[in-house]
Amino acid sequence: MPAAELDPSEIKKDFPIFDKPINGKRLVYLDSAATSQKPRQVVDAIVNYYYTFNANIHRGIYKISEQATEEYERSKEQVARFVNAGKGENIIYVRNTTEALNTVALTFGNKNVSEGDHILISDMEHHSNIVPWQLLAKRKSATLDFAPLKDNAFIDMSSYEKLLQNNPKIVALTHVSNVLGTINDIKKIASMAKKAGATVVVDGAQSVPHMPVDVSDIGCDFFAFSAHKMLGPSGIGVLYGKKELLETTEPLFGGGDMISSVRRSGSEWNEIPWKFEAGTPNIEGAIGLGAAIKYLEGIGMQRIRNHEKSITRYAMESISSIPGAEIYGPKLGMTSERGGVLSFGLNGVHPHDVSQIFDSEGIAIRAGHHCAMPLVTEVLRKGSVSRMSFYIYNDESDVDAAVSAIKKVKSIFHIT
Ligand code: 7TS
Repeated sequence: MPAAELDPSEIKKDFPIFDKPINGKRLVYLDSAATSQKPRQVVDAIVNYYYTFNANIHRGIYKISEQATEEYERSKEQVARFVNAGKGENIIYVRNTTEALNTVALTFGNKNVSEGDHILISDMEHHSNIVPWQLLAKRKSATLDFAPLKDNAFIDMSSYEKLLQNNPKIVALTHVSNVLGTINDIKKIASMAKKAGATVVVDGAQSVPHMPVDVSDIGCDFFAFSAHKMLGPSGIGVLYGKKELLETTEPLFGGGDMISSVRRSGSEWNEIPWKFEAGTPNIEGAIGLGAAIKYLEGIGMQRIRNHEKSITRYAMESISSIPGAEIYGPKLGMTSERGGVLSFGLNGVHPHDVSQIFDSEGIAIRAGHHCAMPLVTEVLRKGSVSRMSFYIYNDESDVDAAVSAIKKVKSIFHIT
């Protein structure tokens, strides 16, 4: 039975930010790919921690420290269940997706990549899934290959197969593009890469907040995402790693909590995942992320995916009928391979001007290269693009507001 549609007007009631007018208008927030808004339930969970059981974890033999430890560890179990990662021991808390990917490059990458090796990424990556590999390739005199795209939206699989013949040590790929919205066939690609002998790293920053994700089914070795894009607080992100890889990889940081013993002659590491979490962690972040997952599970990830698919289709239909507007990424009719991200251009008008006019209408969109410069400047051959992105609190009236704003831009710039 298909899941019942979600009701953004009901959901919005949980998000106090929508109560306050922006530029005298209601806030139309179309920038959730950058960061999502936060429901009261998440903020309350954080406030409740500080007001009622604030203490450091893993050390106090007293009630509130035990409670803080329990809540911290419970949130890991929630994350593990949410993405089907087995137990909480496979979940490492970091600051964000960027830190998760850098951690893999600096630990697993440093140990396993040598001179002459290849690392394979793609032309649709965010800088956080490019630069750590560039740095690693430079440190090790390895080669970083970029898989090209077909029709500016999908990975060119015949080129990909050829690049896999180099037997890359690491294959890193985004699950969903933050500019094109493309949903990669990540399970198939992970399986191809594994057959070629690669360790597979997936950037799930734009998938986990928006659709059911099963890292075990994908079959990847590492998987990264950020809490702040999925209703949670900023400053906490997740690195999932397969148990055997985490156990055999050296830690990145040394300090408190990550050791089992320290002597003058050397130290022994704590068990996973704590081996990778030196120092006092982001306790409030973990608790907030737990509350965010509870909220998302209360709605249901498949319902969220269905909602975004339908609103994206509506937006594509509305915008593609406007003369002078160009949409990037998978075409209409391919919404099953497209997330709720819609980048567009407007006949010569600079995206910063588009964004400013949108802002005057209370509509938040993003303009720029979206931290994906190789894609925007070298593949799409644009200086920048405008982007709207959708989430659970958006509905068709938000798209209608965006369409009116596009018409306003056109009239200001005298575009017919
Ligand atoms: N990977 C992808 C696909 C992303 O979209 C982003 C952030 C990141 C990694 C990095 O996440 P962070 O939490 O470490 O910053 N993307 C965007 C964006 O599209 N606009 O602002 C941030």
